[in-house]
Amino acid sequence: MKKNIYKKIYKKIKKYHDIVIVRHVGADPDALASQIGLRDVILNTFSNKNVYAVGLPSSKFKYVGVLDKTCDINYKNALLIILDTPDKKRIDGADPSMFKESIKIDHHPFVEKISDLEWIDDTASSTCQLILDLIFHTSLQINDEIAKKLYMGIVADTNRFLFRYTSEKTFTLVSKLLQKTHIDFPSLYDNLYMRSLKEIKFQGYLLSKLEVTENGFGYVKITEEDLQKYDVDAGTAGNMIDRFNYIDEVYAWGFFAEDVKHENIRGYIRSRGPIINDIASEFHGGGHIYASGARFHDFDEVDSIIEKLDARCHTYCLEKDL
Ligand SMILES: [Mn+2]
Repeated sequence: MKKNIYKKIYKKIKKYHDIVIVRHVGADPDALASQIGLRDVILNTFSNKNVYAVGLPSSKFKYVGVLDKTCDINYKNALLIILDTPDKKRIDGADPSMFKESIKIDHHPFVEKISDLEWIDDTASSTCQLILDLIFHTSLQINDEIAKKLYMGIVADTNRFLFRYTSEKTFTLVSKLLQKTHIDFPSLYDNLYMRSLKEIKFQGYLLSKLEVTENGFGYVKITEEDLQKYDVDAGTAGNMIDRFNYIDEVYAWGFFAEDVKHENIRGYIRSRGPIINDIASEFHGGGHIYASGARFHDFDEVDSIIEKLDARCHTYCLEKDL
């Protein structure tokens, strides 16, 4: 069955002249790199096809590559490929029903069926890992530029091979990638990890404001005033959330930042034990079992998720005898 999926996807790609590739809203390096990497590997293999990677561009991650501004094709004859996105409402820039056919490739836990052919592996570290796996099982032709993008996506989503989704398979695929392409991978870390001084100062502020409950839930509520003071935006807090792992007293943690532009509060939640995504989805959010997010109307709503996450930490401590 599993061997088949590579073939099935490759056949569809081969069949269609016009292909559109999308990913989730709020682009991150894995979503963008898988999208741009897949586009480029298809074009590198079939130079006569029209392949577009669309969606809102991200200036923060522009080093990953350039998206297509226009998409001048008839969707009714085209194939849509949805990457790194578990549900329809999180797709950035396309409606599957407008396309002749659609494929989903994702590593998030299953939420809903949104396309004709779905390849979901929630044990995979990243969507870039799945794309790499697909490339090595088919006749898709990789080159150094594509390899760099996919490598960056894997490194970003695994937090430098630190997260538990990192597996033997991840290392095998990355090893094969390096053997095949000889890319200078350490040079890619500059783009991924360089930060401005103001960001580091904001990180220090977050650490100083971290509240930790008795049961080990850590959180910071960030107001617009805080963001202005440090000259950062709500998304900056999200970029820092993974750096708060490995704090002895904290099992799960969240940042809740006012987002004036969208008139709501952005919540980023992480865990190193308790499962959190079911709680995030109660608040119209979701994500991975240890890495989730949601948006809130106000800080009262934030207080109620904090309460629930704290209770989850309590249960976790009882179960694990901590
Ligand atoms: Mn991802």
